[in-house]
Amino acid sequence: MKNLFTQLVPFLEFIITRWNLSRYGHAILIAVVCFAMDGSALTAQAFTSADADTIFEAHTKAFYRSANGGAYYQKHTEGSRPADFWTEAEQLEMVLDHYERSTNAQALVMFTNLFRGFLAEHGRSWATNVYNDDIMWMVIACTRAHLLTDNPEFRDVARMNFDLCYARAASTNLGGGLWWKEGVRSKNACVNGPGAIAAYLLGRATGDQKYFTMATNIFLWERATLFDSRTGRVFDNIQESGRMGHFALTYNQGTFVGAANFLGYTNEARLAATFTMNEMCRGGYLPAAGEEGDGGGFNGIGVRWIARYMKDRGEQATFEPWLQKNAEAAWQARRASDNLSWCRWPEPTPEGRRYSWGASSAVVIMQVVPPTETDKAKTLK
Ligand code: 7K2
Repeated sequence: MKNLFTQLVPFLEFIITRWNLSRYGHAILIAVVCFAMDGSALTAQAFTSADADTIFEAHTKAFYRSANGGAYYQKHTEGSRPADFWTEAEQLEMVLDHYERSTNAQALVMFTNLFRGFLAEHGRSWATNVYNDDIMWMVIACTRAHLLTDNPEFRDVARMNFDLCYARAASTNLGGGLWWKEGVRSKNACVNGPGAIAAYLLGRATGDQKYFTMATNIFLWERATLFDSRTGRVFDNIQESGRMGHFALTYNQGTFVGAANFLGYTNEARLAATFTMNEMCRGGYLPAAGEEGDGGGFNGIGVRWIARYMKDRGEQATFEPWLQKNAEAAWQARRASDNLSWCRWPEPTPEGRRYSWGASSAVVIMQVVPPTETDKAKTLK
């Protein structure tokens, strides 16, 4: 309710200044608006934690498949082909987001099955994958799982793969940071933000100080090289020649915020989050990506880390209305046939083929952003 009212305030202010209303006129207008919006209108967009469970279950039903003692997410609603390496890794993170909100032990069973399925498909060592970013995403998923469960297997696989990836990705060219991909001379935000987060989490999981040092060095390099400290924009990449890819993407903003928050660079985290909210959205809505490619889950990643920062630093007054507006839009955009929501809210989800990765942003945002209504209030209506 608070949220919808907040959205109306600019509109009311506009009318008040435009019509030059007196103080009485002002009060009457607000009274009329409040009267016109009864409880149900005010909360029409609201979502509850039961709704957050529902969208997670819808995603499970559509995409989660068991196979040879493990499980995987299929790529789309037609055919059983598994999702690609990094989109699978990030959907494992989605399961952890669900667990952190719901504390439902079933989510950890799912994670363990997905972890086994992942190793069955990609091996214990991921060295054959030429993308350093891909490896870092899965290191984050496994290390988060270790921190939640204490299962040493998750930590050991994460550490081994982080170490082999770091050994080939870290270099002093351009002053530090990580190469994006074997054989390609560019350093991208999509590996450096996740690399800093992965190193920080491994520091916590292993107690080995060297990982914290790596995390700080990677982050400081990213801040110096790919961050505009005037605006908060995170540039996508820099090539060996020094040529910059200046475009900003929500997942890069998010991992920069996540690393900055973990390492205590609160001002940088706030600036990058604010840029995402004020400069990258249209009407407050996060940018709509294509579902089929890498972009489908960008907003889920972005919001995961921004919401975490907001909660850790008590910045709800600044960011929560915006995040909840997007989470409500994601929920409202679901389709009636199977409750899946795509990544292009507030546009409604069409019928037909949907992608697990594209549908994951809505699932993630509803797990990591606080619900806008209690389950009890909803039942009473
Ligand atoms: O150019 C990079 C990155 O800097 C940029 O942000 C994104 C935009 O594209 C690539 S990285 C994305 C993936 C490409 N396909 C294989 C994946 O493993 C890889 O990470 O989308």
